[in-house]
Amino acid sequence: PLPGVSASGMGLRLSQKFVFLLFLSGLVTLCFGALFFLPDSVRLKRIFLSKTESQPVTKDAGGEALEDMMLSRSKTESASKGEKVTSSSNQGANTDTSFDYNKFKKCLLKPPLGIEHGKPSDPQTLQRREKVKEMMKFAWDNYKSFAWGKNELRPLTRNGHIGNMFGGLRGASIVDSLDTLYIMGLMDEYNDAKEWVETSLDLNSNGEASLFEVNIRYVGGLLSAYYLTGEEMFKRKVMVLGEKLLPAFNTPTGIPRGVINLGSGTSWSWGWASAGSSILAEFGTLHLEFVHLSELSNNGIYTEKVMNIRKLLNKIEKPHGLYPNFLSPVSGNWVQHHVSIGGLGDSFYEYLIKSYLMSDKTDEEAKKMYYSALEAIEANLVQKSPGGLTYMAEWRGGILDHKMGHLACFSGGMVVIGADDGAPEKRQHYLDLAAEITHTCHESYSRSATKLGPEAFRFDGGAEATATRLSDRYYILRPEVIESYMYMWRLTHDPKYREWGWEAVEALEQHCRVEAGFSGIRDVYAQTVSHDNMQQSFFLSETLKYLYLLFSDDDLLPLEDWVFNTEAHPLPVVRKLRVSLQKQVK
Ligand code: DMJ
Repeated sequence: PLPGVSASGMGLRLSQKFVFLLFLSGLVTLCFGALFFLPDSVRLKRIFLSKTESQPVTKDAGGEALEDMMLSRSKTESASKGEKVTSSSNQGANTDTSFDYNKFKKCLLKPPLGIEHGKPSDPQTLQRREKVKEMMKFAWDNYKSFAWGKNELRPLTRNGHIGNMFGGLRGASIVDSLDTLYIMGLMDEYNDAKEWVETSLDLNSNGEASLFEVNIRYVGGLLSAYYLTGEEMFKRKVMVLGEKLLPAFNTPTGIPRGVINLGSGTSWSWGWASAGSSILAEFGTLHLEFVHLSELSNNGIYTEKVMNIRKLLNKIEKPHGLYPNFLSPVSGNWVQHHVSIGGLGDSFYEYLIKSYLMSDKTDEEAKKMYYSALEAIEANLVQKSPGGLTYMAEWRGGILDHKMGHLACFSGGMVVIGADDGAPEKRQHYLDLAAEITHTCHESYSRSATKLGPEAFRFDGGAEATATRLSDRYYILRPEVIESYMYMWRLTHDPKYREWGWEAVEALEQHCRVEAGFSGIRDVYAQTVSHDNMQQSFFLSETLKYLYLLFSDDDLLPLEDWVFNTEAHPLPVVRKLRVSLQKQVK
């Protein structure tokens, strides 16, 4: 015993000591419990809880894939230095940034930009490609002059637009353009864009963002820029941003909500989505980018999040094998039985086949889900019009709505890139289906006065691939039809796709080009167009990129090595076997 202290300790009775200890442990439990209620951005919470929040990567298809992917990482390279972005989150989900870029480059089958940047030998095609490059430069220069640092250009009023989709992030047109400028060889413009990202892309914004839009445009844009150029700055930026998206997955099912506050990490569902549901095309369009975030960070948490979504979707009962557009992130049940290959559903299907292709054709689960979904789509949604046009209708609880959105026109491209890997006896069928859908979408263009397609076209009440409602007649520089031309060209080399692409170039030049950029139009059927004063960032990232690729040789971003995300940002195929073989050889 210490001098002056009684045998019962500090002069207290045993019962008093017990009460004191009880009180103390209660206090500690209370303080620790309170950490859970702090916003995710609070550093204290990250320090205490970041380890416990992430679960081990399960050893299912995704787990295996993840382990294999990690083979391409070098543990020897030192961690990145000199990051200008000040974010406490670097220590959270992103534990290791020693991705070996040189090793990655060696795993590509072909040089990303081809032998001569995909320069076509045919003079007319080259001339057309030059025209598209000029359009990109024109769109970019005007954005730079009038809207630099804002999200989009308003070409009529010559100012910038910020909007509320990106949670206070700026420069959407810059991030969306990086890879397009780079592959077109517009190097001064690319360098300006890169410098802006390095010095001015502030990721510490505190606004409400669409998880989907930030993912496809910013995460996708930065990932592509990194993989194409090897600039470490892009990787550091994307890692910081990727981590800010993680709290959106903190729901009872792990299905993320649509909106996230990038500062506090709180998330919620879109007010317009019924019963607080999440949207299939939003939570189903994260897979490609999140797998690459895991790849670059050596942290499985991103893959784990998207594999969890996959697992739920795979298990849940599907009406007629179809995936409805709305799902509750709380119960994990479908909220409404609306099915669409256009808006609200579209890129979920796209990401299934692309996940398979991006996994070097090892992600069997994605493959199975894709072909079963396609079978259900064919059985329930694919229709032939009286005039012989194949289209994909929408499905409302068993009743068909004979309408096809412009957004659904990406599906020609989707079906053709998956044609080879389905059942061998179905290969020709898929090629035909892809060609028929692309033909229908071309018809929606050629049946308008401007030769540009409406937002949605119908096949009822005597209509054939034309919009019947005033509200469906607009064209906002969307890429989907041209995207399908590009894939159809790459996989069939039928010259009509290049012709159709050229028709689109001429129409864009005639009707959408204004003095200070490109603008959408309000009515594709009107002889005299009315402009909507918006140069969408996807015009630079997708529409012009797909046109440029359409008039390039196939060795510019070869499809054996690259998969385009839904915003046309190329992401490399993750090669496992090659890497592990290389390792064994060493
Ligand atoms: C783009 O942002 C993406 O293609 C997305 O998947 C759908 N909508 C636009 C372009 O239309």
